[in-house]
Amino acid sequence: MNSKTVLTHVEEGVATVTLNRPERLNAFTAEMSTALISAMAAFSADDTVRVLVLNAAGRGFCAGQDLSDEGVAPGSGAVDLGRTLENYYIPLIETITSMPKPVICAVNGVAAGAGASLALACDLVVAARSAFFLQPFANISLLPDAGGTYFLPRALGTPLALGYAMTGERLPAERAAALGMIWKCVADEELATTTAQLAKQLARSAPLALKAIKAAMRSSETRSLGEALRYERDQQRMLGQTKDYAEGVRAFVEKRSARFVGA
Ligand code: LHQ
Repeated sequence: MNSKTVLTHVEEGVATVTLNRPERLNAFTAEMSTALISAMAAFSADDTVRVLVLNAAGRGFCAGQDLSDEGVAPGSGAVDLGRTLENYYIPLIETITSMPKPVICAVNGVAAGAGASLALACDLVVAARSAFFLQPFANISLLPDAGGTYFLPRALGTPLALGYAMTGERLPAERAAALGMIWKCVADEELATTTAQLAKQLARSAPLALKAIKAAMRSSETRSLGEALRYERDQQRMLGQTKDYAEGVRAFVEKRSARFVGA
C-alpha cells in the first residue's frame, strides 16, 4: 500500500496516513491522490483498524492541488478540472466522510485550497497553533472545491464562508478553533502527542457507537426533527442489542474500563 507520496503505519488499531511531498507543501498530484484514496479505502475496510489519523510531513499540511500537475496546469494539454475533481477529489472526500470509523486530521501547517477541504472532511481536526487555513481559489479564478462550498458554510456560517472564500484571507488555527471550525488548536510541539492520545482514546471506544454517531451526524441535515428522532430510535434499538452495550453498562457498574469488541 505504501507509495513515496503517501506513507502508512498501523499500530494498536490506529492507522496513520502521512502526506509526503514536503518540498511542495504536500500539494496533490494525480499520483498522490490515487495513493491516498487507495490507503483510505483499504483502512476503511479493515476491521482491525478502528481509527485513522491523517497527517503530513514537513512544514505544511497540504497546499491543495499541485498547479503544475499534468491536466491541471494551463497549457499542459487538455485541461478539464471537472474530470480531475471527478476522478480524484470526489472519491477522496466521499471515502473519508462515508468511512465507518473516525478520521482524525492533524494540521501541522498551511492547509490551502483542496488541502483545507481535505481537513474539513475529517471528523476531528487538531491543528498546530502556527497552522492556518486558506481559500486561495479566487486568486486563480476558481471556486472552493473538494467540498469547500459544503463544509465552510456549515462550519463557519455563510457570512464568514463567503468572506474567507472571496478574500483569500488566512484563517489562523486558533481562530478556526474559536469559531468551531476545528476540534482543537494546540501548541506546535503538542500536535503529535495530542493527536496520538485522541486516536488511542477513540481506538478503545465502542466502534459501533462511533460508526453510528458519524453516520447520524453526517446525514442529519437530510432529516426533520421527527425523522431524526425515529432514526435515533432505530439505531439505538440496534446498538442496545450488541455485546458492547452490555459490556459498557457492566463496566460502568463494576467501575472499570470497558473492553469493546465491535459486536
Ligand atoms: C506548490 C503549490 C501548489 C504547486 C506550493 N502547486 N506547487 C482541485 C482540482 C482541480 C483543479 C483545481 O483546483 C483544485 C483545488 C485546489 O486546491 S486549487 C488551489 C491550489 N492551491 C493554491 O492555489 C495554493 C498555492 N500556494 C500558495 O499560495 C503558497 O504556496 C502557500 C500559501 C500555500 C504557502 O506559501 P509559502 O509558505 O510562502 O510557501 P511557498 O509558496 O514558497 O511554497 C513552497 C514550494 O511549494 C514552492 O516551490 P519552490 O520550488 O519555489 O520552493 C511552491 O511553488 C510550491 N507550492 N503550493 N498548489
